Amino acid sequence: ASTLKDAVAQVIPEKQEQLKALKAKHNNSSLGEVKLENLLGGMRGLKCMLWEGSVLDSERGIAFHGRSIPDCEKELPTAKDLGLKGKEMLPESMLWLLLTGKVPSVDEVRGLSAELAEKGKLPNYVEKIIDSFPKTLHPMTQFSAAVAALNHDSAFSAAYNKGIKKSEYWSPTYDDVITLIAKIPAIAARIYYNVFGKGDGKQAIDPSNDLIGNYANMIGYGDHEGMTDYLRLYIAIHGDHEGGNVSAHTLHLVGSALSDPFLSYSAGLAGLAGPLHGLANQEVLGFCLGLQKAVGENASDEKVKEHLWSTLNSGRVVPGYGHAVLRSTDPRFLALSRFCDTRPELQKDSLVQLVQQLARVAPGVLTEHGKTKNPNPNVDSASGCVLYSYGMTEFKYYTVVFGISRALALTQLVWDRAYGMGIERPKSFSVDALQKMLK
Ligand code: FAM
Repeated sequence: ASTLKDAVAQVIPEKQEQLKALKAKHNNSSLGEVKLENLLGGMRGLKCMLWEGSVLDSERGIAFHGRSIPDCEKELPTAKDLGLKGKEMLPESMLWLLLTGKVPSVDEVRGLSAELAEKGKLPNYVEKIIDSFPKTLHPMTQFSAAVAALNHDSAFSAAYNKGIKKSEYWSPTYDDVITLIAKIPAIAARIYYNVFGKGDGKQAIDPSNDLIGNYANMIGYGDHEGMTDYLRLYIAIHGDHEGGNVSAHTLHLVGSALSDPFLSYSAGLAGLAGPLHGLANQEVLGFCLGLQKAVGENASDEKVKEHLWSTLNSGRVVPGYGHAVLRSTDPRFLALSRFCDTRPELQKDSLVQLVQQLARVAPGVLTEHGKTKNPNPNVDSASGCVLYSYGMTEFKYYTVVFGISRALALTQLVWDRAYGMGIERPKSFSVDALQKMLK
């Protein structure tokens, strides 16, 4: 078994060569045109980012180095493979795949889990910073601020200040990314304890446990196998969703200024905290609880349809449906549904049943309504409801769980430095300037 850093060091030279050859041959090749609608429409559809770990296909959904979610579920080492309670793939396995493009062995994942556990303790000054926040400060603001403060000990900043060569940037960047991912559970758990009083507030780490096993323990779910396993699956499949989404794009943009991974990720979390991005799972939950209140539990399909129509007719969207890029059912939703199907306690849960009923009924209603380009469920239609059913009823915390997961997108920073990517600086225009160009 090798360490992840050795494995990364091994793949970097061949990928650098591949990019070099591509550049030599195609530097002036066009990837498509830029239309005014791209510029005005949030850069939708513009092919202008390099992202190594995953590619999103509008029909097939996300693929991690070419592997679909079902492929990953089959191939990546699971909790069971490591002799832990539970069956789901481990986020550590996904982290390895994202960084190297290769499926790790069980021993390699075990080694990575142990390394993360060893690096997981928070420095005392960060604990004090988190403890000083008012309980009323949004958990995402606390999360972003605590992550930024970790840059006090950034290996990249220290190496940069000493004058490290550009070709070596990736190495301390990697070290920071691993340190950050290792410490994220303790940050998230301390916030949970301070704001909602759950967990014991100690953030103890068991060196023989996996990253999420330790996190579940810290937030008071250590003995809850269902929740622990759900968090593993959720965090593994939510981590990377190619580069253009707000949190991933932000961390990449800030990193392009050679801000260290802690600052880059802190900025990414600030983007994730927006209602159009990371907050959707919270909104779905509000919608489902409202629906249950309006039509009762175990309502007929007809009643549910009526409620959907009244939502649409009042000009609101059905949260958890549609997607900016996907044009079919989100495979992340299918993975979470599959999880629910294998858990008798969730099959009995009225909220989970409602999520499944909506997945049967809503696409027909949305198709008849005729506006959305994709009437199918996205991942958020299920993700928050399972957390709720397992007893995590604090909506305001849900985006923090998403944030733990999105830390896997930090792997791109290692690739950005390995490829020597430059500072981002797209060209902008005023309306007057556009007018002149387009007349
Ligand atoms: N319910 C009702 N109308 C919808 C709809 C939905 N779920 N999804 C899209 N539409 C409407 C949309 O509002 C737009 O109407 P107007 O022409 O009146 O503006 C029209 O259909 C065309 O939209 P689109 O091209 O299909 O989607 P967009 O790319 O503009 O927007 C979403 C994508 C995700 C913002 C949109 O589908 C939506 O608002 N969905 C509900 C909220 C949600 O589930 N967000 C989470 C998405 C999740 F996957 C994530 O990124 N975290």
